[in-house]
Amino acid sequence: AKGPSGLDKVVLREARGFSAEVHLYGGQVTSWKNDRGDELLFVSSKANFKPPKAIRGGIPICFPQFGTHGILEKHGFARNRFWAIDNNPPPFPTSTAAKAFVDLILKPSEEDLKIWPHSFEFRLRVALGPGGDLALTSRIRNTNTDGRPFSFTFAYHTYFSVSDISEVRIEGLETLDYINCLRGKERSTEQGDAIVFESEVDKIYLDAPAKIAIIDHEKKRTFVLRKDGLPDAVLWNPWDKRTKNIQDFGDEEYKHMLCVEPAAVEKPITLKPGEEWKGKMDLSAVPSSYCSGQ
Ligand code: TA6
Repeated sequence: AKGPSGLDKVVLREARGFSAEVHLYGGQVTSWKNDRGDELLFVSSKANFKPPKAIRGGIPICFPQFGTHGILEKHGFARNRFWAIDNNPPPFPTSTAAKAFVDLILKPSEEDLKIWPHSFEFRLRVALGPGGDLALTSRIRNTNTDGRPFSFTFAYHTYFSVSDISEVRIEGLETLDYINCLRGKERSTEQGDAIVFESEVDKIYLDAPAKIAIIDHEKKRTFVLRKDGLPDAVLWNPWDKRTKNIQDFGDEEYKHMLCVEPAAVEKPITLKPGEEWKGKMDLSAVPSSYCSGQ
């Protein structure tokens, strides 16, 4: 769908041949391809790229609310609004080596202010690094003029493309405390070694480390996810039964996706007027053999 600017998406390319696509609808990354043209993110064959629902796949942005942890619509409204190109973003504190990047901005409309009565500027930079890494940086500023702070929860709801979910292993979340969304938000502690998948999962890991690895044995590929400013990490796969309730999702597609989502859920972020928060996610995709033992 083309937004008010008449543009539907921006394509980023870097010299080695990696590419990425960012839709203005949702400010959503919908494609990340390596130098062989392999798609690294999952997007459903049934995805709709237009309002009112969010695009099913890629990297939806959950803001100002993650999931049903609040009174707003699930995952907030940022993922189903049109973002604008930010032609003149304030400088980034740390310079990025990436030459291929785009800056987007979301500000609330009059209608949005009725749903969530806070003025904000949400700046998103999507950058493709020289090695093909994909980096998302979010900067959210409270622009309320009447002295009111606001609080929000957040996630990069990243859908990874995997060969076969039963061949995937996650490293970095073992032994952590988590909230189990399939058991009434019950708290538990992860036992044992690396995490593998044999049924539905919907968990929020608390205070997860800065680096998480998603190891795809069949593809011999490891995704390395690095996060900053986002303490939690959500893991989601709907498996076969839950899939049937999701309209824009094919019956067998759960086998080929996994959501690993850097997030701030348990402890909402509070900003006073004039304050800015920053949350970053970096993704790289490397052959598994390069990664083992790291
Ligand atoms: O991040 C996991 C989750 O909150 C799950 O509970 C699941 O419902 C998923 O997000 C997708 O939500 P959506 O609203 O996009 O269907």
